[in-house]
Amino acid sequence: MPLVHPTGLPDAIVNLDRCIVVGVVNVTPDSFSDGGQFLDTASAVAQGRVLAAQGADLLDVGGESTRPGASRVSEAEEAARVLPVIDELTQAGIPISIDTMRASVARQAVIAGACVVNDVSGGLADGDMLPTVAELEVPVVLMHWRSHSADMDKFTHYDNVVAEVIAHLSDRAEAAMAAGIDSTKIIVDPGLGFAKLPEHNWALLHALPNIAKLGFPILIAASRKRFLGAALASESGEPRAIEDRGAATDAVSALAALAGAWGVRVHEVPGTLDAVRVAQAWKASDVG
Ligand code: PMM
Repeated sequence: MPLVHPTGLPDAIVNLDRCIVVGVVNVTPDSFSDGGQFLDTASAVAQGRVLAAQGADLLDVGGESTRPGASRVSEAEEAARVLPVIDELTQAGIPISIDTMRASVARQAVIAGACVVNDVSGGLADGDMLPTVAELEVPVVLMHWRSHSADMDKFTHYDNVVAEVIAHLSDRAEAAMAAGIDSTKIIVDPGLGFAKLPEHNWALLHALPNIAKLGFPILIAASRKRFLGAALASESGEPRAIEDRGAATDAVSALAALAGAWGVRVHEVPGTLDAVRVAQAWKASDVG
């Protein structure tokens, strides 16, 4: 299947014929794998520049941790964390996605230059989000989400995780279109690690071709997540350390790209960029 980009993205992305690499810049004290490393504007901007120089096609800037158990930050705090970072990175010509569940933060971020809104709640956390994105006319990532992070680990029961996530994403896309968002601007994401046990994450990755039948580009964000640590646990059951999950992340990036993902969201760019390029060479050699 040829790669279809959402509309409204910069040419540098639209001209790519491979899965795009989205680099993560978490301007938070408590994100799952990089919390506290880039909390001040200068270090977040420096990290963004590094990821872009390494070949990230888009940077996802977030000011609120969504790690399991995290509590929310105020709107003012979230905006104060991300806006100066977005300002500087867009001035440097780097395409930015804003990772937020708040319509007001999304609006300010787009005004500051962000070209994508990434809402892990798929518009559920803030009733103003979908109409705001419609008005801003930017692409939006709608992720499968069941509750805020503080208690999401209580919501890990599924009868059929693949069918339920596909139905949920289809509903969220319908809601987005009903709010006025153009169908060509919708990206969906199965939400790996959000109210999901390891087996749910693997089932969703395995089912990527089925999720693709919804007809929307898919973003996959497996980078360093707990299910990778569990898959690589030691013989005594000790999960692989977060900082040693890079190769596993790259492997998922290659496989996801091969299975048709539009983008992969990662903390470390070089290995994943190689991985998606390998996947592209593999795919392109299909001579029927
Ligand atoms: N995961 C995190 C943050 N933002 N956005 C999307 N679209 N999908 C995700 O799975 C996702 C996200 C949490 O991961 P991090 O704290 O390691 O960045």
